[in-house]
Amino acid sequence: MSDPHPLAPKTPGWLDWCPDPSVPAFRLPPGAVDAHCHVFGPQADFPFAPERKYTPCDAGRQQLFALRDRLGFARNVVVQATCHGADNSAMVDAVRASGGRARGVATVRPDVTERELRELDAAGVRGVRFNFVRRLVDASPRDDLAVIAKKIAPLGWHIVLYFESADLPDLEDFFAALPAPLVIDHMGRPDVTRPVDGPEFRRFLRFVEANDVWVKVTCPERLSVGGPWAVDGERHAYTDVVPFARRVVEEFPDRVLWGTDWPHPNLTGHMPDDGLLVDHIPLFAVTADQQRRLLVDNPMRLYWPGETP
Ligand code: 0GY
Repeated sequence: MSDPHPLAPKTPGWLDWCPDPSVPAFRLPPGAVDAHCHVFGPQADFPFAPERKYTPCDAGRQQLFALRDRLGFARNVVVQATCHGADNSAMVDAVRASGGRARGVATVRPDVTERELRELDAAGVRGVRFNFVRRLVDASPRDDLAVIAKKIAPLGWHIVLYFESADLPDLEDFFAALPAPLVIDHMGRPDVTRPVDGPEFRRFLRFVEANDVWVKVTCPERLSVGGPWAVDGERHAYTDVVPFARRVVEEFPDRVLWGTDWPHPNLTGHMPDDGLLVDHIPLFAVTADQQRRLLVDNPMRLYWPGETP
């Protein structure tokens, strides 16, 4: 008899997460938070959404927690990945299983009920993600997003925004009117071949300043053009991203967050060594004070307010 629910094959060309990341040379400060990571499935337990744009390999919570321990993090923020659509079960399962060491960011539809939101909150969810990246999701009407924002605001949640830098001019007025704190993924995806002092990145920085936005200085592996082999074979990787990340950390030391982005959806060129990503941090958060705020104080304030690291 054929299986009524055969597992979907992985998207061709899609790279799997690094199975044996190096132990970073950079010692994370005690209580460090990986504030942007995902779980995928496992598909047999948590099927992927029919409307997804890619089918990943499995990357379950045990593997995420093993990575957390190997790299030296204390906590995770698990962000709902688009391959799971608005079915938050895999993310919630991971957050619940963490024993308080993970928080979640969900994807919800505008018809989400107050009761469903309260259940997510009780599980450890503290925000929703609005995704505008066209290769990942079909566009959501802004009216729908405004409805969601109004529903989540009373819970004290925030809104994580993922967009391409070229779309910021069109989106910024909508973002500025949202009634909840904003968190931007991956520094708003700057084009790192352009000058850090150029008009595009300046516009992004001024938007952040004007709206008290939080920024994830994440995903050098996605933003880099030079890649991880940039400097004479040295382990100083993704150097073309460093000026952008450094500028954000210098201007907004109390509003920056960092995460691995494990298991790194949608990469076909190269898969980063997660240990090398950790070793990238001191290139742009250069002082111990910047590092402690980025990795401990800021994510604790946003996701575990009142708790000691
Ligand atoms: C990221 C980036 C990407 C994908 C997703 O949820 C997702 O599918 O976030 C991407 O492809 O740029 O933050 O993980």
